[in-house]
Amino acid sequence: MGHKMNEKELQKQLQIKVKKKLEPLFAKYKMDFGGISAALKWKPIVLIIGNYSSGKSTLINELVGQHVQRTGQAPTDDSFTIITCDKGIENAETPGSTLVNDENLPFGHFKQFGEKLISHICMKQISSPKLENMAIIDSPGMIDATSENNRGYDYMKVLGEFAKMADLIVLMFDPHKAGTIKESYDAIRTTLPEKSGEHRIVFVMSRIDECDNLSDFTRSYGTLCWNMSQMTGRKDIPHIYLTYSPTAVAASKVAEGWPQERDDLLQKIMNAPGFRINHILEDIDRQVNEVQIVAQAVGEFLKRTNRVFWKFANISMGIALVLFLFGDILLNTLIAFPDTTLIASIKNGSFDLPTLVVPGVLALMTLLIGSLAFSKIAFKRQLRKALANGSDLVTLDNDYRKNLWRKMESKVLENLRGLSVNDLWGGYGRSQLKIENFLNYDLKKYYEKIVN
Ligand SMILES: Nc1nc2c(ncn2[C@@H]2O[C@H](COP(=O)(O)OP(=O)(O)OP(=O)(O)O)[C@@H](O)[C@H]2O)c(=O)[nH]1
Ligand SMILES: [Mg+2]
Repeated sequence: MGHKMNEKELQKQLQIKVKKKLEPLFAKYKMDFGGISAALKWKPIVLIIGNYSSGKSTLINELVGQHVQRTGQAPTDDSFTIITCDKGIENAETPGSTLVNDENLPFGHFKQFGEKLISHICMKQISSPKLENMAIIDSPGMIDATSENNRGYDYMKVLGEFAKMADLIVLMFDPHKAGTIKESYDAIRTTLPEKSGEHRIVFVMSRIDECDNLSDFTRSYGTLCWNMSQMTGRKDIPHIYLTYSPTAVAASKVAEGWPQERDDLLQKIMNAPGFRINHILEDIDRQVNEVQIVAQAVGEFLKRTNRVFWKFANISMGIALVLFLFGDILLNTLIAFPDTTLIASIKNGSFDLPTLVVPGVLALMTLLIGSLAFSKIAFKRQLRKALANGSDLVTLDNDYRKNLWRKMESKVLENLRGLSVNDLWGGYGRSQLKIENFLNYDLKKYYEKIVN
């Protein structure tokens, strides 16, 4: 292939492919497709989050070279502001209610969080070449004593939703409260590890000019490191970016090395779009693996139940055949009806169609009773067994599979509960094959395309 394919082009192609191949599969297994299709719709996203007054808005203003966002010493922002640049549109502000209803934007799924959140989302389109191929999201500062009640929506869930979409998450702390804010604490421990990947998150200590002395700085830095290891569960600490605001700090106070640190951070942010396709593929990969384990469990259940079905079918067909041939003889000896039995009539050479009626009815009734017994008793029993011991349906031979199962178990049960006898012939085997093909063939091909 030789040359690297245009990323935007690749994203378009992937969008079509994924819609055609994956969307029906996700629907079949009652899985949410929203995340993937949202990611494929729009441009790369950098999400800036962190403590209140940690300098999020200041950093954004400095990055784009304009005063887009208000800044201030007390908690200032209580909204998610999506800042981007679309050619031909200048200085437009769009309210959340419009954004969540725009098919071309990836924000539709925020509707589920309610009016209160929607009124706290807006988009600002500014003219800035830096934002042509990406959007930066400024967010409400994390604070201490808050329940979803006084924000009016489930902040952690919303944060998780934005985190899921972001190609880079910049998590900002200031030296005064490096690890003590409740919402930051929860985000680090729960929301971010669940919704993003550690390589998509950068930790930043800002306002470093406000550390009065080395021990001050070390204490903050240490707290932050400790917090970080809580998230990654590792002992080695990834890079912590240090930054300061050149507009807020007198040039004479800027120490050697600071500008370089700050440039590294800005560079990291500007590089985020480069990871876009990779992230999309990672997300697709993860979610297709999730749908796969559901498909495997459902497939295994159907396979086992199918076996039980054939046992029932064979037995009922056997009985039906016996009754077809000899049932009328039995009836004849018991209740003297019918007059002529099938076999007798054949022996006599006086075979007559009406002699088929009684044997036929007996055989059909047997088959009917057999199929009722299967669907009303045997199928339900199989289902109960599977619901009680779902993990028995899949092989969990490594930690990855075990984690995947833990995450998807409730989805599997939901799917099983929705099955009926007809699903034994519902094309589930084919769906399972399609998923495997997507993972082994389509996805691989795309991974190859981006490294070439
Ligand atoms: N000394 C100093 N002050 C800073 C620095 N960066 C930001 N500030 C000031 O800190 C205050 C808070 O900055 P913001 O950018 O509003 O912080 P924020 O994180 O957006 O805060 P919220 O919107 O409330 O979450 C402002 O008064 C800034 O001028 C810095 O590096 N050094
Ligand atoms: Mg702000």
